[in-house]
Amino acid sequence: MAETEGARVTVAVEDGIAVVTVDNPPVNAISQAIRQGLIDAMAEIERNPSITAAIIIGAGRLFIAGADVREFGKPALPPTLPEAITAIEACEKPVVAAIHGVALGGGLEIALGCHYRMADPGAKLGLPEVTLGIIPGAGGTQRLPRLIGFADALDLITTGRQAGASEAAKMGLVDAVAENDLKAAAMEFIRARIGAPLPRLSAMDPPTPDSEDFFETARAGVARRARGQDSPLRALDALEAARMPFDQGVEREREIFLELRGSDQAKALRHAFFAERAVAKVPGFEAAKPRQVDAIGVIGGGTMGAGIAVASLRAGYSVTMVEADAEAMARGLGNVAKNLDGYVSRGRMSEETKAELLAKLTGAVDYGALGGADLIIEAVFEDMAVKRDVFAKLDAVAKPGAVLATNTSYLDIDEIAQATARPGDVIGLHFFAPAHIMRLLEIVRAGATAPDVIATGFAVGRKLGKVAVLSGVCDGFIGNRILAKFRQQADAMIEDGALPWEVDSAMEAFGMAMGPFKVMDLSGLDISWAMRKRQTATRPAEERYVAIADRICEAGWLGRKTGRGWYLYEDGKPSPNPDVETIIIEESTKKGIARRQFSAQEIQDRILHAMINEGARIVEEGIAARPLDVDMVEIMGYGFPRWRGGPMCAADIIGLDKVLGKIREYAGEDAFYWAPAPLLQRLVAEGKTFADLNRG
Ligand code: T1G
Repeated sequence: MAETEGARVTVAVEDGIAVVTVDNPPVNAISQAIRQGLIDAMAEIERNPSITAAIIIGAGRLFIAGADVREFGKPALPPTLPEAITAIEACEKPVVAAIHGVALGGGLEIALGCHYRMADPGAKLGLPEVTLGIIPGAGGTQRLPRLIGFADALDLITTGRQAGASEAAKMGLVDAVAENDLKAAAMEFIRARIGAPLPRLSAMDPPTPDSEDFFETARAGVARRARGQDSPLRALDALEAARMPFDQGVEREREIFLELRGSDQAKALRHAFFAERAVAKVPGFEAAKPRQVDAIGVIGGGTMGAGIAVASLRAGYSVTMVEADAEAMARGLGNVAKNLDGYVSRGRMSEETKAELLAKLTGAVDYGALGGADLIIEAVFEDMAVKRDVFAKLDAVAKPGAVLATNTSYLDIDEIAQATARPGDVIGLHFFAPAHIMRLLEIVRAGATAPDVIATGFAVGRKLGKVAVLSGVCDGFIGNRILAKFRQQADAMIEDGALPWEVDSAMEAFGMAMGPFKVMDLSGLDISWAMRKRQTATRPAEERYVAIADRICEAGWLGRKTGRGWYLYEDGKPSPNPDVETIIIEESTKKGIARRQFSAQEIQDRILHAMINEGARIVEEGIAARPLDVDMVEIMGYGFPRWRGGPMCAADIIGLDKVLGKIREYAGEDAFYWAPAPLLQRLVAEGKTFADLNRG
């Protein structure tokens, strides 16, 4: 029995049934020791005459979460996972996988190597490898279609989504769902199959696709969803190879797997995987303990307030929503009910659950109703005087120890905190619209914010299902500060010769869900117009100012809500607004600019380098703790393609010396905007990377 540090496979024989337990906390990742342990266990089972059958089960809270992703990028140590799975499948005695928690990636491939699969009712099964920029590499793309057919296999493999136990049973992915104790049910299940012919998936004939053009049709859909990510399409290639005999198919699968494992996209997606977990572990705050939060108060029932209330109710908190008057409160409660109806209509919530959640929601017009709240989140109009007034009132009614949070997306939280006598209890919780859907939460620490208040922000963020990232106070925090640079670059390019729809299609080809000008039309041009006006007094004289957007707003075109903005919106679909083009050319002419062509590559490069440069400033100033925090904000809140890993990770992949070279090239035309971040210059001089900073 292979026993190594922490990770181990044990075999215990109970009434002739070998119970093979995979034990590698916290998620039973398949490290070298586990692979070797499985092979040793199968040898023992074959050898030991008193053993008649076997079950494979996971120790702790789940079955197996897949290969040990931390081993990627390192030299592969034998044995391989395919060898371990072949040993399981070849076993002459029946083997059942008893699945609880999750069976993911190599974990599900192990289960597919078993002769039978049984799941706990709460179990989840999936092959998420594409989300890591790879494909299943241990037979998953060959055995799964043989078991459940091409259609379901294609869905699971190219999306990486997880199927629940009952859905898995319906698609034939598991043979049974245990009603009571999983291990006991699996023992009984396998005992009944001793002596029966063993169903080995690798021995089954290749499945037949539902139609001749099945793969061709599927490819278009997968490509559309992938938006530039390679792995889903390569997974489709591997799946198509399942039409061949098994040995040929797995060989093709392995080729594609090994090719992708070392790819930039796989590096970037692995970075995103670990960064998503690392953002919650902020250096220097590990010891801080969160305050208890059960009751949340929300001030403001508009789009943001109602979204925050819904997220809180769905996370199990009771919510008190305060509005200025009865009419506004009724509107606010209505917004919450409407959002919940959305879940019901999409089949993601029952009417009963909706009623239960609404029963935990109270509306009020009196701040006194917030006296019992543990956390109060203000989501009122984005104006300093209004916010300071709210916090002064809160200071009078909130109980000692209550956390007072503002949802401001731009304003100075230190100034807001000074409206109270308890600035240590004040924090920024910056949600993104729609707040009950968008996963990013910027937790903004003001100068006086206490460590346990920051820890409370992260604990509440985790319970809300958010990816929470800590930011310091500055204009726009992390995300909106980079967005401002992004937009400035986009504006400069359209004044120099590009057109908004060229910039948008270039950034969509880059992998962004939507180009910047379409996003502006969606959120309404008046918001950023108001901000530009607010900044007029403080804008540095050297900063280039592009007035095109102002001209469009002055014409009353404020985006989708007015039917026109950068685009026209006849029948809801955006089409280039010719009048905008006229304004753009007029503005260029006014400044004597000789307009020129911009290739999609140049547009992408300029915007990416602007984001990297500003990201480096943000890390240098300590607004973000590490480059990975910037990456997570951009991926989870601003549509930056996850398969590029975020701007800082993308910079490392390009090479910081090349990035700095490009920025210096651009600085030749606008030294103020493109002044290289000192951090970037220092890292290049020291031959270091942003990843080095992430490692601390
Ligand atoms: N390898 C290494 N570490 C892992 C890991 C993995 N597969 N999965 C999780 N961890 C670490 C994670 O970084 C964290 O560490 C801790 O475990 C708890 O995770 C051949 C090649 C299982 C649903 O993609 O989806 O198999 O931060 O915080 O929220 O075809 O983890 O504490 O230091 O996420 O309860 C495919 C990835 C691999 C599944 C649990 N498998 N994991 O979620 O905890 S590729 C996956 C998850 C593969 C084969 C290929 C989730 C989870 P730390 P956590 P959680």
